[in-house]
Amino acid sequence: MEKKPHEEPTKKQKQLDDFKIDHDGKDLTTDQGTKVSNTSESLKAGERGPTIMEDFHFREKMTHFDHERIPERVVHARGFGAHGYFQVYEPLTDLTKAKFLQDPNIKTPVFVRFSTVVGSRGSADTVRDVRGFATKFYTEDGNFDLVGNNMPIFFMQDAIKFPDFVHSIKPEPNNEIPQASAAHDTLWDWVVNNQESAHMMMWLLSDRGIPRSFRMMEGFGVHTFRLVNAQGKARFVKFHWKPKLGVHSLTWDEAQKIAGKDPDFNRRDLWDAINKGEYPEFELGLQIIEEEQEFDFDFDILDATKIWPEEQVPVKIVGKMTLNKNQDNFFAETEQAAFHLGNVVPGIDFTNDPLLQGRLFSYLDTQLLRLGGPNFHEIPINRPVVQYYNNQRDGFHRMTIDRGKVAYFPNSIRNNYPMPVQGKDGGYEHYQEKVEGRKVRTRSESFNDHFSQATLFWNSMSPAEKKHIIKAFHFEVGSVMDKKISQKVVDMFSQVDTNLAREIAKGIGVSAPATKNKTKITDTSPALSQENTVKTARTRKVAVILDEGFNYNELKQVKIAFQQQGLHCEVISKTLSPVNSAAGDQVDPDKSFANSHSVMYDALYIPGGQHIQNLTSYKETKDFVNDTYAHAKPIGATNEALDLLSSTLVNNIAYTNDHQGEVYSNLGVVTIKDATELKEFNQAFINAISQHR
Ligand code: HDD
Repeated sequence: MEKKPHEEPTKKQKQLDDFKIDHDGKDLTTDQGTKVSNTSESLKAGERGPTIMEDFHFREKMTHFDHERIPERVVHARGFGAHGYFQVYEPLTDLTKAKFLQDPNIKTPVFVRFSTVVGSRGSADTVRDVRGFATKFYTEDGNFDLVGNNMPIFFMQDAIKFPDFVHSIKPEPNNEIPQASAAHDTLWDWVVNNQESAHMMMWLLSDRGIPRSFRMMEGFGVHTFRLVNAQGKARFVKFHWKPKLGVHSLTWDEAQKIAGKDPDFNRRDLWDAINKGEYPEFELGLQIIEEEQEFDFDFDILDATKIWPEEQVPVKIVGKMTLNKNQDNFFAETEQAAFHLGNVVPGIDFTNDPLLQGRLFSYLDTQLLRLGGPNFHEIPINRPVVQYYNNQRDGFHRMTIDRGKVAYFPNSIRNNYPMPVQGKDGGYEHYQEKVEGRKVRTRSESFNDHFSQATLFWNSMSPAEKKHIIKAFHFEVGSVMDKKISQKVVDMFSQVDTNLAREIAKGIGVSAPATKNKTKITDTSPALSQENTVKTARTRKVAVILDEGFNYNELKQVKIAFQQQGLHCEVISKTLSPVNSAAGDQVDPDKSFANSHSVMYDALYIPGGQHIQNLTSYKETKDFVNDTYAHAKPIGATNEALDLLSSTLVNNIAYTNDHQGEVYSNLGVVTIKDATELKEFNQAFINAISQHR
């Protein structure tokens, strides 16, 4: 990922510019443009007298303030957006007629909103939850919204269950506890009564539920869609986003601590990366199934609780999205962004996935309430980059001034304009799938296997990932008060794996599962394990702890190596006052112990020097080292800094050898003694950071 300091604004960014204003050097006015002489004293009848109704400035200022909140999203309330563009690598003419997928030279503007699902707008970023990954493509055919998540499946198969599910996972209605958490009775009661959720619960309780960064998670369109080419040939498709930085997660202990230390951890990370020119990149992948193969699988391809294992249906990488611009105003852009699955362009179509069909109703409906009427498509962030023409009129906050007296079709006065166009001229034509059947409230039998893929997921996890899942069950189900529900959880997950269920039972004080797992799934899908992802140290953040008398030469060498390989470091000291090296060089700390913590960093480096004596006497230093070590993150120490490690948990492992000037690396602790030249150390340390943990 190259650092790109400046890129041309996209067509969408230019369109937004027309709506932006700057306030520098301007006179204060009312909303009517009248200059204001005083905005700190209300108009009164006498110095100590009552405020006067006539004070139009007071009334306008206060009324606007009183009305400045809109309803938060009913789910995905907390989110953060960024602008960018998408480019296809090769023309996809064979697969689809969607124009934005034809020409590698075209940069299609995008706006992406990442989110958590359950918490309110002000909740912490690092809670255990699904992450929303919603992308609006502003194409020349109109807007296409890919409204996905960071997990490839969902909790249920039919959208009609969504309100029940959301009511169960949101804070309980009597006391609004707990915030942004699945660890409570009602959610698990819903789970045991809806066994189709088994697979998704495995994903939620895995490391995928606590991503290290929005830049380090995958995105999935979840549903099976259709791609249709110019000849009318259709194929089934699933959409994937693959992050160039790989897929990485926090540990649960880190996530909980960060929620207190920096609740904005994920949004700050995205904001900072874009500001530094380290533009997050995601490749678009497609899984394609031919219509003739629809029934060739041991799962129903319309079932949103199932993946198409990548080993069975490979992901074809077809293009790349780059996020290169932060929003200017959170409310105007992120908060007012309105996504809708029904925003498609010719060449992209739907299937009969019953979850998808229900979503097609919900999104437009919710925006009408949240954004206050039918004209939310005119809000700058939601406008397509092509002009729209139709006979829709009026409604709250209409911005467009539609001229002329005709607002109906067909009409003779304006020769039927605006006129529908046939498919070949770009008019959207729904794929003519043949459907036949009785009206029934049932689900196809082919949707009935709720456990095989949950087992496949479990089988595919590395030992560390399995351990994390078990611990997650202990926390989540351990927080359930009603033991009958907890027992049912164990019985339900015994159908995924008997040992898993036994381990869960042990941790939450209920009986081991009565029956042995009947499923015989032994397959694995290596693509499901985060251990098999891209590993790079680029853009990672390293804490450097210093005190008076540190070795400046060592710090300098390490910083240069970091810079060359795209890592960042922040210097942390006891206070924010300048710190002097032994040779008299001064460094301004970026943070003090008071406003930093090991959980905010990917690794820790301690240079040598006389400062080790001071550092060893600080509790904060030891806490920092111990936490970094406990979270299995790399620790680098050079020369005298090794002495500090002996008073910490690192002492439990071998972290030094007897060879002068040789790098020693064990379990992510990288050290060197009696060395002035740190080239090899730097490389070993950066390699350890690239391994993530
Ligand atoms: Fe949804 C928001 C993703 C199922 C109803 N959903 C929302 C957002 C994302 C998703 C990313 C936030 C959009 C934004 O950033 O503004 N939702 C999903 C995925 C699902 C899913 C990947 C399963 C595959 N959703 C789902 C169902 C329903 C909804 C089954 C209802 C039938 N979702 C909504 C909603 C929201 C929403 C109520 C709340 C705010 C909004 O739409 O704009 O309509």
